[in-house]
Amino acid sequence: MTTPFRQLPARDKYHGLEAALPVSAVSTTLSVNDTVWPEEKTMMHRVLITGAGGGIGRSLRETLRGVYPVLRVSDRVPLAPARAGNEGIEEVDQTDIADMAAVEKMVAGVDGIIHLGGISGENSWEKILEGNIVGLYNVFEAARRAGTTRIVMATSNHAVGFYPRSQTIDHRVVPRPDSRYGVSKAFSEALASLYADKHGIGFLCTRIGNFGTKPIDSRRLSIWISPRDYTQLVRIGLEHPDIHFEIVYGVSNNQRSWYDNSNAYRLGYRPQDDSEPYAAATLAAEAGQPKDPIAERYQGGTFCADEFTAEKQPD
Ligand code: 15L
Repeated sequence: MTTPFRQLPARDKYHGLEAALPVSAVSTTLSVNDTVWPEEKTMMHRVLITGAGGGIGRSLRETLRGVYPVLRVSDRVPLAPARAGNEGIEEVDQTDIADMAAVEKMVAGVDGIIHLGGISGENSWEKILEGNIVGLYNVFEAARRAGTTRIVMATSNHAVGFYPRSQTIDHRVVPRPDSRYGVSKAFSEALASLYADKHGIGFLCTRIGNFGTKPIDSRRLSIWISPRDYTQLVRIGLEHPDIHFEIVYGVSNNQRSWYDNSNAYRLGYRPQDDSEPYAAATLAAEAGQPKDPIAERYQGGTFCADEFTAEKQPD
């Protein structure tokens, strides 16, 4: 089935969001002719990417090159050296976010942060505690002390992974983490809410599905996000003039999505990609493979099935 497309008026050159907009993507409360992205933008001079050595971080380092005057990239491991040129200044930093004194130096002079640092999958409680609880707290608290105004945070579909695939969920559902990792992501959303309400930092919490140039299996057909769509979402998080605390799904415009991502569309998100063109080949590659019934039933997939010991599958 092909999704019908309409062309948006090219009214927003700065953000480059004048992409073809699938009719199915538009929330019922929005008309495609509504201006959903105000003309004013929040100015970001220096933007920091934590976890810049990971897959998403390396990609954003490229796609955000020259978008902001200064892009500071940081990771606990060494990164490629800063590049010279006329496409903005790069600053390269090496920091372990579990070390508060180092984190304070990392965030000095930063207007906005894209926080990707920490552990990016299931792990021991000790590692999750260090990277995703203590490390996360250090980044938010140091950002508060440094006067940072915006944080775009990589939360995850695993904060809500125990919702069944038969249910469409939006940004208002209560967390149903599927792992220690998922719990740390639910914690990150709660800590963001606190720092938004109590300290006025604007947060865009992006519940990322699976980031990559193409979906890698049948589950990812429902949760995939392309590099250009994630770049767009990150820029909304940093530049939209009116963000207090928002949760959105970091997914492309996938026909097989399990999410009602109307909150992202309300903020002006217009994803350009859809996993559907990859569906036939992806499904064919999996044909005949054994499937775990728990992984297949829930959105979090194998994160739900791993270490599962309950006698009954939850509703
Ligand atoms: C995530 O949150 C992970 O960071 C990523 O590595 C994938 O496992 C992804 O979820 C997924 O669910 O595919």
